Amino acid sequence: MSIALIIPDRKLDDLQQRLQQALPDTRIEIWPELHDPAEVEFAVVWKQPHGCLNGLINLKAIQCFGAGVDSILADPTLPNLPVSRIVDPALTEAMIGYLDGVVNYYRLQLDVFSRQQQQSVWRPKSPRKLNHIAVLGLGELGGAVANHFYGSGYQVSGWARSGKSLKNIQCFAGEGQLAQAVAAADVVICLLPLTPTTENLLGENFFSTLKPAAIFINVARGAIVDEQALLAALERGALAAACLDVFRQEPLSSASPLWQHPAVLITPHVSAVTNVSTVVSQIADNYRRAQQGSALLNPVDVVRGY
Ligand code: NDP
Ligand code: OXD
Repeated sequence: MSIALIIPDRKLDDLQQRLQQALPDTRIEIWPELHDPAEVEFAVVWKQPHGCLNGLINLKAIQCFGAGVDSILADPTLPNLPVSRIVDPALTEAMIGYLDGVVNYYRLQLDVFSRQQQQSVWRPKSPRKLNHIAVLGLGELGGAVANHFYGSGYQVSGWARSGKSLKNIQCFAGEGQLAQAVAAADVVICLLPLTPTTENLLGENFFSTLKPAAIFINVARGAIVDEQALLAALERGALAAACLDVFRQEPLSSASPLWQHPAVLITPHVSAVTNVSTVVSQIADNYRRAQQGSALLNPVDVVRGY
């Protein structure tokens, strides 16, 4: 019996070796080089080519190699099987570290000094007064991020689909309360999953409800944001800056106006990258669970989309 690693365009030797150590009696194979597709019982996938799971007739479960499952669920031929995803304290820590760095970058006005440097301008400025942070999505990552910033001295509000009670965080729920959740925010961080409900959710209406000169950070998925509305909000000064780690199309096209925009900071989807060494044990555990027919760790609600 075997596990197929279906993660195109990524070097998989390390993951293969570590999984092999954890499961010495199981064949760990890198798709598309499969010894016998009928032997594959478990697939570890990320951005799989649509249709590629269909030939695996004895597949029992699908393990997403990341936290967000949108690219897996987008496959119209996805078999009707349990899907799980990565939930990992190391991933959460990485996300907090990235966001802490970005918020401090803006607080210290490093974006402004970077533009001044390009023009040889020497003009001291005090730090920006960033007091209130809003976090959209209060799940594994958003909840931890909200708590982190509260612990760092910020006022924090958060927004989710269902009502939450997080100590010291002002929580809002449902589309009707999105505007309230962000109304007082100096910084808005998007940590929503991409689903049919969140696609293009953050458009003109959303950007017009923000405080003037707010800062927007997207570390979730590019397609949650209407890029034209974001650019328009930057142009009219409704937003002071945007930090974007994720894009509708990745890699971001060289023709995108975002690259050259002076108020946009771009990072290439690096805010929290799956750490092979810390996730191997949960993948191996899920393989054993799938074989025994027990519930997977970190299951995904395929109908809800996250
Ligand atoms: P979770 O599934 O744990 O949390 C998702 C949160 O979003 C929940 O609080 C959920 O509400 C809320 N939510 C979902 N749909 C809606 C909606 N329609 N309206 C309001 N709130 C909604 O996800 P994670 O925290 O683990 O991850 C979030 C996303 O971050 C991932 O889906 C992925 O796309 C992205 N990500 C990006 C990375 C990067 O490197 N850039 C790395 C890792 C993740 P409720 O609690 O009520 O269900
Ligand atoms: C993830 C990601 O969802 O890397 O894990 O974006």
